[in-house]
Amino acid sequence: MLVKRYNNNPILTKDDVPYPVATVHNAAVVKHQGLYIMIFRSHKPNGRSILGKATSTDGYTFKVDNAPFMTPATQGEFKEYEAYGIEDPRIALIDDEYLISYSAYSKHGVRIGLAKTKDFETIERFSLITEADYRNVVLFPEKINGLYARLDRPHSEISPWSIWISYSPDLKFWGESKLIMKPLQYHWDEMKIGPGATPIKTPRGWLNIYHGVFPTMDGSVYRLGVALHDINDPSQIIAVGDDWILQPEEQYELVGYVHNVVFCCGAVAEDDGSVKIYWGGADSVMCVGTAYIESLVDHCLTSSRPAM
Ligand code: BMA
Repeated sequence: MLVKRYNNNPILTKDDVPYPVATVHNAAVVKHQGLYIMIFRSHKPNGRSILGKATSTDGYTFKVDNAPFMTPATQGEFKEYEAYGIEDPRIALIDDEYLISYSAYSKHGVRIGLAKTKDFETIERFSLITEADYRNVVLFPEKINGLYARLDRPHSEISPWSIWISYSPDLKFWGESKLIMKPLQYHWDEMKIGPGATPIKTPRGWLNIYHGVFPTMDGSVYRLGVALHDINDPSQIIAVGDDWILQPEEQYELVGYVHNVVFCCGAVAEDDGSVKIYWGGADSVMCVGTAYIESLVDHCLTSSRPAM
């Protein structure tokens, strides 16, 4: 078993939130000044999403702030595009700034917003960095060959939703986009795939924890897998693990707001070579498990499936 579930999952539920929410899920987590900071998504009781913040000293026991961390913008250029809610944050630390990419929903579709914070107290919306329709945009935590880099997941009507890469000199203008990884037919990720956690730098490449979806007669099943990207040219995928690393198995993953879902937006690499992987269970609760980074890299390399 590559990912060991924490015994006391779920680690956060709606009952831990001091304002009215229906769910707590799909959270990014980073370590900031010795504290684990979790930025999580919640459905409000009207079905639209906001982001909350929780903190922890050990990565397992979190305390939620009294008020939401980020709610849809009420002014400026973001207002129009966040009217239906904000979802699924990812956080990358570059230099001394945390960059939060999140899905912004409106009648125009789903775009990606980029916000910045240094302290998780004040937050500045920087730019809407895609047009519609994109979700799951995950930044690499450093510039690569002088450019910011991100994994993209645009939507398409004629091709299964896949992972692309794009680059930017300034975080605002993005280009040089390229398709790098596709769902594999009749495989656990055959319906669609998307980047999950911020990529983790390892001596053998960037480790990308991604999600894959399989359609069944009983709806879709969301699972997690891993891919390894070249350190200097992450558009080159070295290997993709053939088997999933995590699938819905526990009650809190099988049953909830959306059943049969494990969905990852963040992972924290620890100094001892382990990684805490955080995932939303059934779009309802937050869970955590641990894995060894080296084992996940081995998993990519020992039984690979083609990236495309
Ligand atoms: C995806 C997104 C995720 C969600 C998943 C399972 O399309 O909406 O936020 O966790 O579906 O419902």
